[in-house]
Order: sequence, then structure tokens, then C-alpha cells
Amino acid sequence: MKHRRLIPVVALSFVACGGGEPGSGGNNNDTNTSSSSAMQPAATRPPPSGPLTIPDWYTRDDDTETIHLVIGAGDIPDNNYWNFNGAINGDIAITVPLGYNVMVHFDNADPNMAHSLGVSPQIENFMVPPEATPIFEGAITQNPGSMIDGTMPGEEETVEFVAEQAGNYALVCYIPGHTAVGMWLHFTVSAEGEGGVQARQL
Ligand SMILES: [Cu+2]
Repeated sequence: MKHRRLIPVVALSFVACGGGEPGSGGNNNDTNTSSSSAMQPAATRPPPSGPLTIPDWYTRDDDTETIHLVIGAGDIPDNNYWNFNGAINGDIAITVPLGYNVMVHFDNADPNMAHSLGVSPQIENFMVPPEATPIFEGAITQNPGSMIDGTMPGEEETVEFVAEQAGNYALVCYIPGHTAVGMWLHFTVSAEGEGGVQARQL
């Protein structure tokens, strides 16, 4: 489901600055990238290493075997707002236990641009817009490739799916051009029941 929200969910200190004029949304080569990782080539970057942590946007309920993820597009202006929880280019790896229900509470705080979210099979070339076919039934937002009817600025949407096959996948935005400039994260389903987040930067 999708609806407009009135109050931003995430209040990072960066948001209050609101300084820079974002680049033209119509030109994917014109984005104002402030992170050096945006300059990485298209090939998949390996996931960050290190111990799994539980940030405040990751909640695990073993009684109901449910993972809740709160993921925002454009919570901070980095990469022209085209980021997930402030991260791009696989700088975050999200791990969920095999067989768990996953509820992703997605909101778009980018003032300018539609975004979307879904879990796709592992992708080799992020320069090519990924097919809007999720690896798990239901693991994608509505109209994911549409700049006029995707998850629009100020909207939020919840997707729910079962992580029914272990493996390494990608959490991506399906708006054309967005994965090419880094709008993707790693997403892993763990057969060992592990859950949490690894991050190169947060
Ligand atoms: Cu996007």
C-alpha cells in the first residue's frame, strides 16, 4: 500500500541543512555526488565485511519470525538524494534469516524525484536498469520504474515478502538510471539464521 505521509519519519541532522540545489533530475550524469564511492565502475562492489550490527531501523522479532526494515530514499542530500538510508553502491549489506517475513517500510524524502525499492537477483551490471521482477513475490513497490507514478516525494509504502531462499541479492531502485549512479544495497538471506547490517558508512 502507498500513501502520502505528513511528517518525516527520520530526522537526521543533515536534513535540516537543506542547502544545495539538487541537480537536474532529468540528467543522470549531472547528479551532485559528494561520495567518492559514486565514482566506482558499474561492476558489483563486494559487500562490506565486519560483524553484523542492529541499527535502529532494523527490528527482529523471533516470535513472529518477522524482520522490520525502515528504509528511506533521500533522507540525506548525498548523491542528489538518490540513496537508501544515506548509503549507495552497496555500502550497506542487509541480512535477514531464511524463512522470515520481511516488512520494508519505505519512505521517499527526496523533495524532487520518485524512487522505488525492491529485492532483485544479484546484478552484474548496474548501468543497465534492472528488470522490475523481484526475487521474492511482493518484494517490490508499486509502479517501480515510473518517474510519475512510483513512490513519489513525500509518499511512503510498505512491502512484505517471505525470504524463502538463501542467497545474495540486491536491494535496488528501479527508476531508470538510478542504479547506475549507485542506488542499490546488498541484501542477503542467511540459511544460518543470521540477521543484521554491515556498513561501510552510516
Ligand atoms: Cu531512485
